[in-house]
This record gives sequence, C-alpha cells and structure tokens, in this order.
Amino acid sequence: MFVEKTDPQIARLIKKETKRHQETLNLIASENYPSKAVREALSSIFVAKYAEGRPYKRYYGGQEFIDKLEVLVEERVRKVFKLNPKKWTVNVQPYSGSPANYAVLRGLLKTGDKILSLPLSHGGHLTHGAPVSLSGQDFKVVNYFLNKEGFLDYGEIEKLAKKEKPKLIICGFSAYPRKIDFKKFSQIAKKVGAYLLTDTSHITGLIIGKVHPTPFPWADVVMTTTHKTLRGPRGAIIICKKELEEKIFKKVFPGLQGGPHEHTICAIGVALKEAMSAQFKKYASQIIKNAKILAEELEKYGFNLISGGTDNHLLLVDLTNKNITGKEAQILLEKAGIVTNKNTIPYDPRPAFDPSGIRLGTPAVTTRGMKEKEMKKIAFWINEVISNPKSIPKIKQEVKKLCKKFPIP
Ligand code: DSN
Repeated sequence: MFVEKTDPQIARLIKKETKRHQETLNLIASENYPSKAVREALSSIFVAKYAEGRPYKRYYGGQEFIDKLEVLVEERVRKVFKLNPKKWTVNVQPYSGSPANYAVLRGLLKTGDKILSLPLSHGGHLTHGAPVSLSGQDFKVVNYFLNKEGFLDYGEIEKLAKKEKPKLIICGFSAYPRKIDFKKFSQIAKKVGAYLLTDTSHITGLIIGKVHPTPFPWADVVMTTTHKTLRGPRGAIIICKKELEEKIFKKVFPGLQGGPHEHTICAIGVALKEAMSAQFKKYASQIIKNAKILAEELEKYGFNLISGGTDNHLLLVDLTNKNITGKEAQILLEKAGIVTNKNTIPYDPRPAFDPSGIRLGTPAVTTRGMKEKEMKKIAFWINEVISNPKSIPKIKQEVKKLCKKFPIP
C-alpha cells in the first residue's frame, strides 16, 4: 500500500479494519463485499473530475469520457432491469440512498403533502418519514404497520390509504424478512391517486437475480442503493417514469447535490456488469437459501423469528424469550466475532437504543462463499453465545478458523 509510506497512522487503521473483516462473520443485512474489480474502479482517476449536470449538459470542460461512462452506466441499469428507454429514465448520480429518497420526495411533493409509509420501528427506513429525518419534518407522515404476525397487511394498507389519501406511498424496507407485493402496492396507490416510491435498496440484488419480484412496471419511482445485495460501491440510483424525470432529477442536482461522484458511478457500472452474470444469479439464490437455513436452525434452538421465517436475505429475531436484549446480544455476539445489529421488532415495548431484537443478514457471508453447512454452524454459535456467554472465547477461535477458509474478495 502506498499509504503505508505516506501515512502509517491511517495505513494501520486500514489494516486493522481489513483484519477485523477477515476474522469476523458479517451478518449485517445491509452490508456486503464488493469485488476487487469494483474496488479498483472506485479508486480510478474518475475521482478527480467535477461533472455537475447531466451527461452532455455539463458546466465544466473535460467531460469526454465522463459522459461516455455515465451514459454507459445508465444503459446498464436499463439493461439489467430490462427497461424500455421510452418509458423509464435513470439517474446514477445520487450520493447515497438517503439524499436520493429526499430528492424524490421534494421532487414529487409540496412541503406539507402527505406520505404513507412503514415506520422505522416496524422495519421501514429513517428517510421514509421518521420524525427526526427531514423527510418527516417537511411532509405530513401517516404510517401503516405490520400485523401482529409480522406481515404486511395489504387490506389494512388499502383502507388507510383510502382514508388518508396520501400523495405518495413508500414501500421497500430495511428489516422486513418477507417478499413485497409491488403490484398490490401499485393498485392501492392508483386507487387513491398517489405516487408509488419503491425503495428496493436491500433487495435489488435479489430482484436482479430473479429471486424476488420486480417493482417494474408497478412503481412510479424506484430508488436503490448500490452497496447492499447488488454488491457495488456505496451509492444510489433513481429510476423513474419518463414524465417524472424533470421534477426529480432537478432535485438531485442542483437541488441537493453538487458534482456527482464519478468514481462511484464507474464502480456502479462494474457492479452492474457483474450482476448480469449467471454467477450472480446463483449468488442471489444462495443468499436466500442461506437465510432460510439460518432461520430454520435458529428456530430449532428456540429463537422466535418475526413472521416465523424469511423469504429474502434477512431475519429479524425477537429475543424476548431468551431473556436478553438486542443490545446485549449484539455486544456478546461481537465478542465472539459475529457482527450483527440490534433492531426493534414490530410493537417493540423496548426503546430503539436497546430494543428486543437483532437483525441478521446473509449477503456478506454468502459473498465469502459460505453455504448451508456454514449457516448451521453460525446458528449453533449464536445459540451458544446467547445461552452460555462463557463459551465466547472458544467460539471466537472457531469463528476465526472458519473465516480463514472463506477469504474476503
Ligand atoms: N437502514 C440501514 C440498514 O438497513 O442497515 C441502511 O440505511
């Protein structure tokens, strides 16, 4: 590493973070390991360029290859989702999911307009109208909720939509372990004259791999981050119906952002090409197989899963019957080299900083090549750590040993 010579202090931190990843199991549902090719593209010379504006309509000189790059990446987005360019338009410039969602909301709505969304505490996202987020402060937010079994209840959502008449409905979640019926959401939105924004950040890789239903043609706008199951760099994409382009893209730039991060866009392009491969389809399907087996095994150990299992890449575990909180479990598991995040469960009686659950996801361990056999081991270790914390030092060694066999790309 060049940085070792120029900046040993930062180099040490990079090394330590690398080692941490190498020696631990990353079960954070929103994280993943991009390929070396993606990371190389991310550190390419495209980092050096300002490119405010849309392709071929820029404010600075020197755009010959930037324009070609951005148009190519937009084309790949349309190709991967098989989108008709006459109907759908793509913007790969958003810095990440949160500003992208905000740009969509500010583009389609007036301040004070009504949004209907799932709250953070039930698995929604901060930027879907949480009171502490600008999305919750600029708009009036009404929430739908999961039912007591932990599922979306489309009948209830429709009733609420008819009563509240929102201008925009958001679906697509951060901690929902089941498939989303985008068609139903679209029917509800149409009935009340609302826009439908689908935030597919968590499941875009599964959609491309054809193991989760697609939001096309049901959504008016699809927003996705690029670094979760899609396995690209940290960034975001907005895809919207042609007629909404003017409203939304102006909010991305100049509304909210300055120069797009072209090195990120370059790496998104590389990730999209990878996602079109047969190998990626296998990867997406293995993510789900792994999540399902992890769920089954944990259930055997008496863990309660919200909704009783999973159809996607994540599990939400209610730890109430294990007499441990989400925060305590997260800390204990991390000591054993198993990295997770504490998470509220629907109708959680506990506060968000120490909720009743943990969220577990399989995208990152699946990228490392782990399969059903390893998931069984992981479930065993999770149970051991939580039921017998004295076993932590021993399990930490076992986790390390397993991790060695499955290097990070
Ligand atoms: N909501 C975060 C997560 O799913 O981890 C990402 O913003």
